[in-house]
Amino acid sequence: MIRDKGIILMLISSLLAYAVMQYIGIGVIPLRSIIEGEDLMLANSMLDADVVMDVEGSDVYIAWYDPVKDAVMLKASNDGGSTFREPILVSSTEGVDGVRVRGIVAKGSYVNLLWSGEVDGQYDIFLGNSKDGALTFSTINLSNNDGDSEYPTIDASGPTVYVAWVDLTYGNSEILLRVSRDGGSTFSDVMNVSNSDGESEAPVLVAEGSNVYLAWHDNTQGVFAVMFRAGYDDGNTFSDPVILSNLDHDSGFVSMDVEGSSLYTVWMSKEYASNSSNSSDGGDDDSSSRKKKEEVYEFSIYARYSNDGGRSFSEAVSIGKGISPIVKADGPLACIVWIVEGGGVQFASMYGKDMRDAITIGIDAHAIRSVMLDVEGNTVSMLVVGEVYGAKGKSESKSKSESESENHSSNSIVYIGSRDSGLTFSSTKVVEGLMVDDVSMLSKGRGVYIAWSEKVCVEPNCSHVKLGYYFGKSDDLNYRFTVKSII
Ligand SMILES: [Ca+2]
Ligand SMILES: [Ca+2]
Repeated sequence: MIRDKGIILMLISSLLAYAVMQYIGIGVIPLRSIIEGEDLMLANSMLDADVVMDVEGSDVYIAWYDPVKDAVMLKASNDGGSTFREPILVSSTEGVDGVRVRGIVAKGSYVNLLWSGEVDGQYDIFLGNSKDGALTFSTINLSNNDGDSEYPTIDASGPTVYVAWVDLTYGNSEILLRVSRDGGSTFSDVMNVSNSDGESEAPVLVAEGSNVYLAWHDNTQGVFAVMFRAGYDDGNTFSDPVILSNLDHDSGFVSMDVEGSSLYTVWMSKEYASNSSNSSDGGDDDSSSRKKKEEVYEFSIYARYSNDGGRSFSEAVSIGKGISPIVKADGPLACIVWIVEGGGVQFASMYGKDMRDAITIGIDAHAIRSVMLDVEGNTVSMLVVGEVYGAKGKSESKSKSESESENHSSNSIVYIGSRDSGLTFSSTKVVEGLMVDDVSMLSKGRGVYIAWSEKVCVEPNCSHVKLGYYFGKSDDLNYRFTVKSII
């Protein structure tokens, strides 16, 4: 089992725990509530049927963990998603528990698919590698060690593939990296990127050209700090670690993106309120007022960028309050979105060196589960998964009791798009939804692609469900999506 982790528990103990869990991926270990002999599950099973997607030219790859087949599955399209080939069994996961599909990267005919799972009482990182455009796959255990190995992240530049993850083999958690220079067939020895006495968690990596950038959080300094290293030679050597965050407070869950020599980082910091106004109360003794002060905190979003490939960074700028920030960049445009307490999302952007003010995007929802972001040219795409009022769903029967609908953990997908670099946004569009499980979104060329899994009722009272897998695409200025079932 995964050990307790200091900052993860600290951060999720308070607000929007579920959203943070979704973001950092610790989520819920899948429950196999499968009815004997049938492909059915209980409607309230907390199953996460992860869905990942990548688009390379006119090829679309969608992969997921199928708890019924007990396998990692993939579907591919060679015509931009108009038609899909028969599903491919990437790897059986028999004997592997708690499988989470974590990422997919397609470059040319190389397709690399990443998942994690528990084998013999500990977790490892697995890579499914295809050299023929996802016709055939071979599977490698990338970590293959005794400690828990989890939360992997993947990126590739040409045939160079990078995989980093958190590993507990060395007594404290470390960020480990392996690099392939042949499209994912063979990998270098493990490199310990963090190599610190403290806990090292939540790695992200982005690759471009022969450069690769790694960031994570680490509490070796006594507080959790955002750490950064850059490599400029296909991952052979790395710059010394740099602390990006302010050491006055815990910071972490960094997001990062690169465009040319411009590198953007964004993270959340836990800040205590300076409640000096309360000190006028005569009776406070020191310990109780200190305790009160420590209980009052909020999360702030910080950003730093580099114009020289991570060799130097701007000052850290506080851009708003909230959690789970994501940054994406394309051309001169960099966009940041995060979740605000109370249910909305906020958006900030940078065009060239012009930092724009954050704007709040109202969403008629009371529980945002996750937010996705992608940027392509002047198109900004956001996807919000949550309980959205007025969402199109299958719950037309009003007789359904409140408790029943809660059991179904109703979630819908809302697309919010801009075609003017984030200056104005479309009205909220509901793509689909009643019991959406996991979602992936990409913006490539003129197309916006969405893939997701959803529980589908098989009886009028919806006590049992099947998992459905869906694909939606829009290349329409009016944000209309064509949706189809892909299984
Ligand atoms: Ca392991
Ligand atoms: Ca460490």
